[in-house]
Amino acid sequence: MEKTYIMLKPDAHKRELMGEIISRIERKGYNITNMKMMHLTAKTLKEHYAHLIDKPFYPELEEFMMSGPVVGMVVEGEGVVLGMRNLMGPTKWWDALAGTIRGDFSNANDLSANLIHGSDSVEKANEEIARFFPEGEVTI
Ligand code: DAT
Ligand code: MG
Repeated sequence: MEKTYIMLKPDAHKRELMGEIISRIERKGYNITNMKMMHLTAKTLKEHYAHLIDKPFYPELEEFMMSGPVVGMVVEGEGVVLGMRNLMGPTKWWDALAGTIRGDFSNANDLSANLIHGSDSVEKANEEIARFFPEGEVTI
């Protein structure tokens, strides 16, 4: 079954929207198979956002992603990589239609504050899952 890496960003925590967003993922019928709250380091963010390191907005993006906790998830389902991108809506809130997570809940001046990350390909999903869940399934 296809898997993707989803991450609720610090604005989702601050605005108390984590439950709403998780609920949308569940109601779509996707299966959340792993979840944890984390505080990200600059080192991890430089790996995760390697494609953006040279952009002028990267320092703000990194600062924002370290401004509070994130919640990482592995989400599983048929066509879930594209399906989650569709549920999220596009990067910039003014492009995101009502009915999407970003379209319904984000309009911040700071473009980094768009609530949610989702892998953009199956290959990236596998890479991101390995980065954020190296421990796999946890039994204690
Ligand atoms: P996405 O999160 O939709 O996959 P991305 O991978 O291109 O988008 O960028 C990662 C994050 O960086 C994005 O969620 C918000 C921020 N960002 C992207 N483009 C930006 C821009 N032009 N100005 C400021 N922040 C930006
Ligand atoms: Mg991206």
